[in-house]
Amino acid sequence: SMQCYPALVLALSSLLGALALLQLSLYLRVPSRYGKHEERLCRPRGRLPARCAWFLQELPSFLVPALLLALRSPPRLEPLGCRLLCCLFCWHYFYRTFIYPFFTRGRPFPLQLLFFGMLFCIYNGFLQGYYLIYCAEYPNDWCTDIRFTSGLLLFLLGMGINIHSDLLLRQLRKPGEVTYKIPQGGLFTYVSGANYFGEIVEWFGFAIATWSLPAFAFALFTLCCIGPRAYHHHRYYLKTFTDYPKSRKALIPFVF
Ligand code: NDX
Repeated sequence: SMQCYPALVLALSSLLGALALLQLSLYLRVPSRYGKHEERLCRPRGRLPARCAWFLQELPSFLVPALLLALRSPPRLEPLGCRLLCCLFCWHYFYRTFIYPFFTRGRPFPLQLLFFGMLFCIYNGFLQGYYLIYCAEYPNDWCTDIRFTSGLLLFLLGMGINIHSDLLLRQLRKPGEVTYKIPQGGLFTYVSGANYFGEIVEWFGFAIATWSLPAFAFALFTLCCIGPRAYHHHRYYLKTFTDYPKSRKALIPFVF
């Protein structure tokens, strides 16, 4: 049966960190080509409806750690921290897989990116789940540790911002519409990438709560993946709407 190989965790986390930096260097200059940054000429056959695409892409991030958690033998009951933290991860991806896609009004998603997105979700779902279920050691009172409580608070705050902001974006369109408008309300009052800001806060909160290398690597990956994307969204809005609010920042309220 499976056991903890610290060298495997170190190798997978390092690769994730390296992928993060690769993304940063790629996507600072040009945005990844989906949504409002997809080139017009893209052949329509290479795409899947947003609903199926997001469901398929994110499913492994829920399924892999959930299966690892359920199938671990002997079941790991102690300490409570490991299961709680693994459940947090699954909870986010339950939302992202089973709720978010069914309400999205997004454009069809490029198949090629879907493929890489799925690979990424398998990889990261395995790394986070494997680490928490087979490797992590927490003292029995981890749930009252300041890292756990403050991290959990950030996670919940970030998740709230992320879900609320995705809801505001969705309400900009009627069903079937694919045009872009100026997002209003919530944290969009301050930044163009409010949903991304929430997601980044969420995963840094998770990293603090788990106090683990894999989770910090994933938080860094998230920052390098959607941080640049927030910047490109911001530039797109400034270029497209002459009446775009001047005081609004790209990602971090009042700062950047
Ligand atoms: N999926 C994470 N890299 C990604 C998919 C692409 O979950 O090869 C990372 C995720 C993947 C990426 C994933 C990993 C890296 C990949 C990349 C593809 C290439 C890249 C694999 C897995 C790669 C290397 C080289 C390193 C291997 O029509 P539309 O779709 O634009 O409509 C949008 C709508 N909307 C508006 N409607 C009206 N008016 C406006 N002004 C609007 N603006 C937007 O709102 C959408 O329907 C919706 C949201 O759009 P947008 O663009 O704000 O968010 P989106 O990027 O689609 O993300 C959706 C949610 C969001 O909450 C975000 O935080 C979360 O997913 N997310 C997204 C990406 C990654 C991620 C989280 C993470 O890293 N944690």
